[in-house]
Amino acid sequence: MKLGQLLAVTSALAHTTLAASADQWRSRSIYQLLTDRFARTDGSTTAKCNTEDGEYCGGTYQGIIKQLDYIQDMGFTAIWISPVTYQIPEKTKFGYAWHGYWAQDLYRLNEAFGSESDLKALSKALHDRDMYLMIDIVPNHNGWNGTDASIDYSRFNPFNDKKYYHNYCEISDYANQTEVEDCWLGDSTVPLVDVKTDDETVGNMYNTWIHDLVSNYSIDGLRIDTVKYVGKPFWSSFQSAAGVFATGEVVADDADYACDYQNYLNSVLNYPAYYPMMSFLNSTSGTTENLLSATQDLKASCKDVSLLGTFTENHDLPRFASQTQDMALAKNALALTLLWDGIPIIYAGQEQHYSGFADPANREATWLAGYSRDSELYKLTAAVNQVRNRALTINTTYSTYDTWAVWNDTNTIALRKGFDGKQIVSIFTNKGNSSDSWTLSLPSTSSGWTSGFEVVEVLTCAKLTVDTDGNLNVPMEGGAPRIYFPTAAVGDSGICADSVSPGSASSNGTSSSVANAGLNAISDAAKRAAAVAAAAVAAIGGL
Ligand SMILES: *[C@@H]1O[C@H](CO)[C@@H](O)[C@H](O)[C@H]1NC(C)=O
Ligand SMILES: *[C@@H]1O[C@H](CO)[C@@H](O)[C@H](O)[C@H]1NC(C)=O
Ligand SMILES: *[C@@H]1O[C@H](CO)[C@@H](O)[C@H](O)[C@H]1NC(C)=O
Ligand SMILES: *[C@@H]1O[C@H](CO)[C@@H](O)[C@H](O)[C@H]1NC(C)=O
Ligand SMILES: *[C@@H]1O[C@H](CO)[C@@H](O)[C@H](O)[C@H]1NC(C)=O
Ligand SMILES: *[C@@H]1O[C@H](CO)[C@@H](O)[C@H](O)[C@H]1NC(C)=O
Ligand SMILES: *[C@@H]1O[C@H](CO)[C@@H](O)[C@H](O)[C@H]1NC(C)=O
Ligand SMILES: CC(=O)N[C@H]1CO[C@H](CO)[C@@H](O)[C@@H]1O
Repeated sequence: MKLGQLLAVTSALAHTTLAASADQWRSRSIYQLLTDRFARTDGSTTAKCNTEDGEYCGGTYQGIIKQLDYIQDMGFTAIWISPVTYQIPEKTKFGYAWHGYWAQDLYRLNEAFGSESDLKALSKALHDRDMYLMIDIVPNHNGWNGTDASIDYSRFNPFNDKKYYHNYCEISDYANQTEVEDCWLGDSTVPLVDVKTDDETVGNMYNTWIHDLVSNYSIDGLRIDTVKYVGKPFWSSFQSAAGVFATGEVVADDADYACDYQNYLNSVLNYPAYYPMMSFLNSTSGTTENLLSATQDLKASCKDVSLLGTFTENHDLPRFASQTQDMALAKNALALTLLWDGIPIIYAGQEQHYSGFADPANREATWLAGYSRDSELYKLTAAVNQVRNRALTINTTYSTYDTWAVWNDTNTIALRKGFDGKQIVSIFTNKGNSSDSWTLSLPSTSSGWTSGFEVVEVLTCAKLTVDTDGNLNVPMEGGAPRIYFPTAAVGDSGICADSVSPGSASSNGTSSSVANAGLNAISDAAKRAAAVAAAAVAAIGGL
């Protein structure tokens, strides 16, 4: 195939995007939102949403479409939405199934979020921006309101008979993988009816379903719930039937345990990095120790760290700000998520410093922050996505270059990611907002940059030149993270294009540096499409 044809194929792909491969997802950045809680069709920023009462709050697909600028202007190139399927309709002891994890009919949508055409419109609106749609799915179980003895199996579709389920049992020993896979989650009030995924007929029915769901709604990727509660062989055939990238939820700090699932699915959520990140950012007792070992362990245990879904918040975990109100630490958490190996995932509300503790308090309505682009963390997210997107535009191998710690002491760590001349060198510290100013001298052997080389710090827009001894003398202040990128590599990306820094309290949401982040995400994506032509064609062959 000639180059011209390759480009034609790639740009056709960018617009239809019927299926995105793992390789195409590697350079994405994901915004996770709960459909019921992100945006309403009426655009309200005042509609009440009490997380404690378990009611639907009114978020919809049409609402999301209206707020795509808010997401894209932060530099995100994909969204992950809630499960779309029909749920337990009645109110349970734990509230309504507004979150989507209690399915009853896989062939019917949960119409609280909109119609089939609304979901298709969301998919199209994303693809028109060269953004991807990831949906959450839950093959492990259905949901029921009442005891296991009261289940009317005919209410489920397509698994409408008891024969499609494991016999009821509670998981008593979480170390026993047989029990974990064959027994039920939930409780006697809302049992999670455990589908017999190890049965061949069930497997085939699931494969047909996911293939058609992906095709009907032009879905680009899947986030799969409760993956470790299903036997591993199921996932290989399910993944290939889906024909798109999939990342699975395997809650485990042990990288060997979690990453074994990468032999069956493209990716798992990066819990093995989440726990070390939290231990590092603990304001009372954190050290760099666990984070340092994570840079080693993950590479040793995981087939491909560049495909892991890296996060510091999600709807199952206490928000970072529920643990500390220190803004400097929150900035470190966000920047670390976006610059660590893997596909970054930021949970809606993290950019607004939301502080809900555990479920359900951590499922606040995003609209209540008014979609403000003035918040410090919104601006930081835009700036960090912007430099990451830029590094990927220059060369997609930025994503497959494994990050390594180039300097550390007890409280501060410097990471490098990216090949020579195009690397990002970032410095994270857990010293907090009251930390004194100090200078971190990073030698050439750490930064990879030599005397006279000029770099820009993308949060403050301060330029810095490597000194005659080869040191990059980094001014550390107030516990803030620092992110350096070669000035010569900035190009037309818009990084620090005006003198208003994204971290400055005086700039506001209409400043051009924030607006540019979004514009560049679009043009970067277009350039990237051409650069990865060969990979895209290979992906078509694989489907
Ligand atoms: C659902 O469960 C709640 C709480 O256990 C109960 O009060 C209600 O009657 C149930 N609804 C139906 C329709 O079974
Ligand atoms: C694990 O659980 C299964 C099912 O309850 C049981 O048959 C098996 O003996 C258990 N294995 C171990 C090692 O305890
Ligand atoms: C996909 O669309 C076809 C044709 O409308 C329909 O028969 C099928 O049930 C749909 N499947 C899913 C999973 O939405
Ligand atoms: C921080 O560390 C302290 C002491 O080890 C521990 O008690 C606390 O729970 C940690 N905080 C968080 C949020 O993990
Ligand atoms: C600084 O951190 C402390 C907690 O250590 C917090 O109470 C305070 O609000 C923070 N201030 C800022 C501006 O982040
Ligand atoms: C991307 O970087 C890799 C590693 O340095 C290099 O081999 C490759 O030629 C680069 N590709 C482009 C398009 O610059
Ligand atoms: C903030 O934005 C408004 C326009 O909405 C503009 O008039 C004002 O000058 C901006 N302020 C700063 C400090 O940039
Ligand atoms: C420069 C520096 O302090 N590096 C240290 C990072 O941490 C490891 C493990 O604790 C030390 O061996 C290094 O000396």
